[in-house]
Amino acid sequence: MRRNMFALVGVVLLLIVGMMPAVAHQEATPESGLAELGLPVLDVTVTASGFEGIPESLEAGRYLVTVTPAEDTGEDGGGVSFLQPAGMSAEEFLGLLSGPPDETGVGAVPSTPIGEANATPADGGEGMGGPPPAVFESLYAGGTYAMPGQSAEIVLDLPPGEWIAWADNEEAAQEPVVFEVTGEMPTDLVEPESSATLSMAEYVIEVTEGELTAGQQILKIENKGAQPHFVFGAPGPDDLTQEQLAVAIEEEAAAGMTGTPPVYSDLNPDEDLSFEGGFFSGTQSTGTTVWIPVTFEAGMVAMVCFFPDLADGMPHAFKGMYTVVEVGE
Ligand SMILES: [Cu+2]
Repeated sequence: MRRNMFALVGVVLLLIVGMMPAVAHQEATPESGLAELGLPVLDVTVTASGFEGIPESLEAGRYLVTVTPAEDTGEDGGGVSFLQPAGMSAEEFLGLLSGPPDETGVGAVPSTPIGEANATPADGGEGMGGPPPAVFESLYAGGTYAMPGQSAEIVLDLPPGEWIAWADNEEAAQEPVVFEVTGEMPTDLVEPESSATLSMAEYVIEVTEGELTAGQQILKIENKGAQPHFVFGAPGPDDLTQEQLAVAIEEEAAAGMTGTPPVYSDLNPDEDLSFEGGFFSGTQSTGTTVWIPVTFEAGMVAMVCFFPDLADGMPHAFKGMYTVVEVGE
């Protein structure tokens, strides 16, 4: 089942699951070679209701995370991402996310200890009713998603602290898992070999090193911006241009404002972006890096970030955070 790639589900966190059923495949082990690096491995099974395979406690380090959706996830597939709340416990953070939406937006939080702990510049999120400040202050380590019947891999860092494994989407059915990471980050971290680096910032996604080529490769993805970002990639027609994508996103934004379904004048993301052969790399905070295996065909790939903006909760795509990248032969 194909869902609207650009569909907005309110202004809160992400809408990944809406796009996921059609998202394409990331090759499973062992072809990527990541398993040969000798990194500690975290095998996560995503079920319809939660996550299996995450121990209560882990050593700090760089992990190879594998994600496998259980059969009961059906055509949704499944993903897992990791975040460490700042200035509050994981339980408080989850309470904040699952709390009823308040009419006054972000500003309603400060009457609680949680709100006080987070009465920071992120309070600029009020007004348009952006997500709670805690959403922006958390440390996001990244994550990934696998289609039904497939597995996906990602290499990411889990420094010490209390972490939450979740679907990177507060509307997902999976119950988040809280776990502890102990010790210190090793100083001799192995860096996986990558063929290209994607850099994210406000509001850009660009290839800053290497290039994308047909076949399997490892992408290094880093957040050099201030806000959290993620990247969702989907192949399009061979003649896809950045301008076509821009028009479609503008049309989507305009439709979102009026609450009517978008009418696309040219590129229709639902029909023209194949979603097969794409990838999803979950939310990352500034300064974080992940490595993710992807398999492309030669052609054009659209890349978009929909993380809600700190200032107004609007998806970053609406502020220009998208690109079209050519994948060479
Ligand atoms: Cu972004």
